[in-house]
Amino acid sequence: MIAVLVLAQGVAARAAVGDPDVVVTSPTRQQRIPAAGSLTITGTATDDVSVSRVSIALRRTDTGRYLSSAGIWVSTYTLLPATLTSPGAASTTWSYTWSAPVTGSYSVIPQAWDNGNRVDPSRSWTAFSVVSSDTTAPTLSIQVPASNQTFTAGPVTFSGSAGDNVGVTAVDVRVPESMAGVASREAVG
Ligand SMILES: [Ca+2]
Repeated sequence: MIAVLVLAQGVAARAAVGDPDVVVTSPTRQQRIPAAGSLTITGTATDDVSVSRVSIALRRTDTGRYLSSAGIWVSTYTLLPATLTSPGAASTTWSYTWSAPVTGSYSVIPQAWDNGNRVDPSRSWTAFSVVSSDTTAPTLSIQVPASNQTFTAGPVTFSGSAGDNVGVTAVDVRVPESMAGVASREAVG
């Protein structure tokens, strides 16, 4: 009988003696990372003799697609080469820099090879997400209408200003009929 476990972070198989082992240390599981600049994924790899190389696959949760070396998302499982701090050593840290992270949910799946070209069979993965880096609320003011201003004929043009530390994406205006003369305001940024 074969049992398969599906977890947010998991290990699908056990390594045999002599196989390399690889883990992700950053991001941590379920970490929410602000989308600002590049994102460097790091980890460690060990072997009884020598770690020769490490690659990662970066999978989008919503589409199931993988990041390619060209920076586009493809349907086939794709490995991206990581940089080893101590290539050929029995233990090394490694890193991969994702130059243009976009908001979304992802899994990073690392693989390591030893000098005998044996691969880490564990296929462990770490789930994380990239979130908007803008956590400062926008500001808003109404110029027209002034407080308690009365209009005798239409059309009426409402106006005001909005600001944000990054950028204002939308301003919505609501004028409830039951509250004539009272405009509600909302900005998103
Ligand atoms: Ca080995």
